[in-house]
Amino acid sequence: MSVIPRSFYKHTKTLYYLRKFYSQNDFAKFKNVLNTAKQVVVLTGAGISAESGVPTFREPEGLWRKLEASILYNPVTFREDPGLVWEYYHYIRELVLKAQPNAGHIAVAQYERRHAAKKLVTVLTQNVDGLHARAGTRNFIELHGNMFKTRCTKCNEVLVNTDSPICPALAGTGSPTSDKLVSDIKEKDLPHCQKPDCGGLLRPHIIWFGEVLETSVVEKADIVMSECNVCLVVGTSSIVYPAAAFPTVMAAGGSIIAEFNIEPSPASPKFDFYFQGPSATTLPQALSD
Ligand code: BJW
Ligand code: ZN
Repeated sequence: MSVIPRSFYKHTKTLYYLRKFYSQNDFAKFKNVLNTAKQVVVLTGAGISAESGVPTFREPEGLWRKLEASILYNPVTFREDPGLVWEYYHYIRELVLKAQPNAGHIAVAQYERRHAAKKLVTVLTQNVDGLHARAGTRNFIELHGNMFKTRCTKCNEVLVNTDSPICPALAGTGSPTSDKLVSDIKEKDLPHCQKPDCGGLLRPHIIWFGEVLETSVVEKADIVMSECNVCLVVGTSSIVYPAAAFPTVMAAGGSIIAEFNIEPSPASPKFDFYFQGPSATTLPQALSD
């Protein structure tokens, strides 16, 4: 038999909901908290790029060829059919090359610049689209890599590559609505390492499911999380680990956590502030002086 009375749980649940709704859309209160912060972390996910036209990961209508994220972003799929995975990356690279950072990315970059003398602002992003850098953010950590970098599957060399297309065989491929789930492209026609003694198949420099984040990246993230006073959690479903655990780690270290999302996430009840709406609207409001 439990030694904790049922009434305790009832009480805890009430507090949980009070906390959730207490600071919803309270920009003035958030700004007071933010003003006192010396170190600010902005943890971003796909939602911050949604208004730049970049699809998010878990809306059925946004799925490339209706493939589940756990299948498409998986090293086993790349090993079995690298052509199919490269077709997806050709599609998304072309889309992102034409996209522009939106008001949310820009608000974060301008906040960093305006407060550079007094605050350390770090963007921890799960996104691989490079839009924070293009908006002018200087201090960022790309947790899951970058779609404009390649990694050699043989020698592991990482290189920036913004070629469009990345190889001739991919030109005109990658339609998101096609029902083809096997690629016609032969492996020899995909991008390969140019080092004369290597020639290995290149892959996007991205962390897929079941792969571990780079140690140096995790170490840098650990340092900023341990020193953070306020964290903005923007446009993430907070279901993919390890990033999903970061706000909890920061809250345990005493940080105030504010979420910006069009709808509550499973993590919302744990946070101190919740700003409902598109981040291209709410971030400029929250980060203006
Ligand atoms: C807006 C908006 C607007 C929309 N304004 N908001 C059980 C427990 C714990 C862990 C695991 C587990 N089972 C398996 C795992 C491990 C796995 C995992 O977490 N799986 C979960 C699904 C359960 N994690 C891993 O494998 C990681 N590695 C790892 O853990 O290594 C150790 C290990 C190895 C083996 C076994 C176990 C452990 C690696 C994860 C790498 C994730 N990579 C991806 C693919 C990148 C490919 C690419 O981009 O090209 O990264 S997956 C995908 O999800 C992508 C994203 O960065 C990531 C997070 O998604 P995000 O950003 O949150 O986007 P969405 O679409 O989910 O949400 C968008 C949000 O925006 C929504 O909330 C909207 O409401 C909102 N929104 N419009 C504001 N305008
Ligand atoms: Zn190589």
